[in-house]
Amino acid sequence: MLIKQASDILSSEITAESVYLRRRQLLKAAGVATLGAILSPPLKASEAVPGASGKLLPGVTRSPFSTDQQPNSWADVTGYNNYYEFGTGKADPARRARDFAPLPWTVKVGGECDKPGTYAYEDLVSRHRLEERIYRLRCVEAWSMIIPWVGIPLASIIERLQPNSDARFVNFRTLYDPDRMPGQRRRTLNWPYEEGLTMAEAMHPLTLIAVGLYGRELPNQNGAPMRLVVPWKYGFKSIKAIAEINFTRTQPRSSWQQATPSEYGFYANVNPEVPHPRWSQARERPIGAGLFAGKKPTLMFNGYGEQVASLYAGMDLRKNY
Ligand SMILES: Nc1nc2c(c(=O)[nH]1)N[C@H]1C(S)=C(S)[C@@H](COP(=O)(O)O)O[C@H]1N2
Ligand SMILES: [Mo]
Repeated sequence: MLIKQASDILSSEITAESVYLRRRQLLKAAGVATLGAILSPPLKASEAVPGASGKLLPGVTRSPFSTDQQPNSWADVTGYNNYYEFGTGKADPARRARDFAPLPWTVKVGGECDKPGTYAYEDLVSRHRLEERIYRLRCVEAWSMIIPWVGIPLASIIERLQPNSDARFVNFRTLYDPDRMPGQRRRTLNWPYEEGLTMAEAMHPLTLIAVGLYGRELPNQNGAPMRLVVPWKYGFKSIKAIAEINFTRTQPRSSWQQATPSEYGFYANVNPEVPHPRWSQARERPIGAGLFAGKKPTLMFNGYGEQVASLYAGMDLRKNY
């Protein structure tokens, strides 16, 4: 794993030169190259975000892992979604998840860990400091966005659940409740939506449990109350509305893998050199860039290669798609 301290450092803590220099070393080691990340602009939440709604989250800190690229608008991030539990159209989730009540929420934890049980959302999340993480999102359908998430590293939740030495993977499941998630009445996927990571991927400092957006509570269509965000993988890995976490010895089979194993693999790392069987992954369409903006090149590991490539050293990325 990469040095874990980097994600613990707050910009507000820094003044003394020694601390400052140490921090720079940490950031460099973590692959965060620029000083710009340290002297970052104020939280997006503190600016006027047109159209934003929902409760502001208190005490959100900046993260050196954020990109300095301009985030997509609130309208883009909350109006163009994939969330099959609420329909298969991009505008369906915003409309059909409007009345979904995410709280109260519990997460059932099981498998190879010493602290299994049913945890209340507040118990899992509220003891941790919230960070803003502005990440690139690359959907396997070849469109992309830049999203200012608020969340906590998945690693800090996992540490508390104490996986044992037999835990090699983490499996996540979305809530299964067709009354509350009407898209589950149709077999568009094998419900509940399921995803998985290796233990090393799950513990990586970039891997986030998001509970907010633009400094506010996570809108329903983005996966309230808590969803995964793995920025170097195709968007479908970032499972929404997590209701179950299981530590396993064997590799989980994700929903998309179950549906079409020839098209979707377990790893799903963003890779411009490995085409989807039905389209190229070399380029992507940035949402919100305007009709005539054109496509831009897709980056290996969605631009996070410096931080994550070592997780896949020696692996054939064509076979392990
Ligand atoms: N439970 C669940 N999680 C999901 C999906 C879904 O249909 N159901 N769609 C995935 C896909 S394909 C993408 S691209 C992202 C989109 O996240 P966003 O709508 O917050 O941008 O969510 C992912 N997580
Ligand atoms: Mo996606």
